Amino acid sequence: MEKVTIKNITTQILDIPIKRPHQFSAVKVSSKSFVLLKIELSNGIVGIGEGTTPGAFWNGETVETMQTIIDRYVSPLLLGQDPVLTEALLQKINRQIRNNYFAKATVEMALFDALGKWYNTPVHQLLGTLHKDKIPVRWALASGTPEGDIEEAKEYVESGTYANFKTKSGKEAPDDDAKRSIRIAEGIKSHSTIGIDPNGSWDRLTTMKWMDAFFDAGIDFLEQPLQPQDVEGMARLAAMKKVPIMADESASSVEDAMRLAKENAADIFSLKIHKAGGMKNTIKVAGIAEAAGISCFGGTSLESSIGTAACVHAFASIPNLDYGSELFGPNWLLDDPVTEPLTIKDGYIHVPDKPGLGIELDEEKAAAYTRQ
Ligand code: MUC
Ligand code: MG
Repeated sequence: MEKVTIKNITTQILDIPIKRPHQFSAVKVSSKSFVLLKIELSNGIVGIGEGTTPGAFWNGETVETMQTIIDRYVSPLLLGQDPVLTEALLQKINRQIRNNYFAKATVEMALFDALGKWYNTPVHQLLGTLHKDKIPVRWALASGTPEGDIEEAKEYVESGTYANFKTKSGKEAPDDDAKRSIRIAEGIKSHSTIGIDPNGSWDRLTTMKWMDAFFDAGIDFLEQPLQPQDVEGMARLAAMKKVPIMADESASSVEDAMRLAKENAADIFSLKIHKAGGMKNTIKVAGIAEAAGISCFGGTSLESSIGTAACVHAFASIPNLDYGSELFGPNWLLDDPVTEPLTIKDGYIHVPDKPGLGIELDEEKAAAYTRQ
């Protein structure tokens, strides 16, 4: 029998509008961009991967950098190679290309989708079997105003879509931001709870000053209050034992996770398959967390159903996903480039059970959203 090899690799950038403008710490966005990667095997099977990031503000990678890295540097390393040796191929890519974790995660996703389709097996079985078949999902309140956020939260609780939330923060001065977050928490207290995510925009002293008030307001967690490099500051906040400290940007790679665990710098790790460089690395991060008694939260880079499916396959295999997830991407986009989008029902997202990622690309939609 002829050996199966990687025959063709293509990338395209999609720009898809979102349902309402989303206010991050540094930028407000009204559309989301994705790199759509297709890896075709010589047996005709095509694996798809999706690269996306919250924005250039997050860690510097963008869809444009991902596309360049994949087209110019990754593709020549993969073409003609045996896809069964996926781990060896990923190691080779790591040796020749530093950082660029989001790009590497996109490549891993497409290879696993291809392998799963070929073996007629869902990706979660290739990753090491399931721990759960559905995951709780939180929505991120980021309308830009506290009134808008309170109203949005109440509507979602009433409709039964989401039970809990996090608020995007960091746009205002830290004191104003803290007051605003408490106002939102108080505004929905009888219905629900929130975490706060300032994307590293606050300083140590202001954050310390507000920890008692956050505790009194019933805040679930404080996510990445300090800049990613300030691991010592995160450790000081965690030592206060008020509100659980979640590391997001600080806990990107497997090595970051090890350092944070050693320095007691987080109570929770936000997992993100893109920042970690893929699903397998994400599971390694969760393993370090498990050994250190740290809980995990299934974070998002705001993926469509393609990337969200990859997140669900990885997160559903993790035993210590104690804080649920924020895999609301498919519900946040105005459109989804797949034939059957993933849905969030009664606060949960279910694990796809078809081969590969379990998601079928809608070629017409993908073409319509492709950047010219
Ligand atoms: C982040 O930093 O957590 C996740 C939800 C959201 O609104 O932003 C992202 C990125
Ligand atoms: Mg975050």
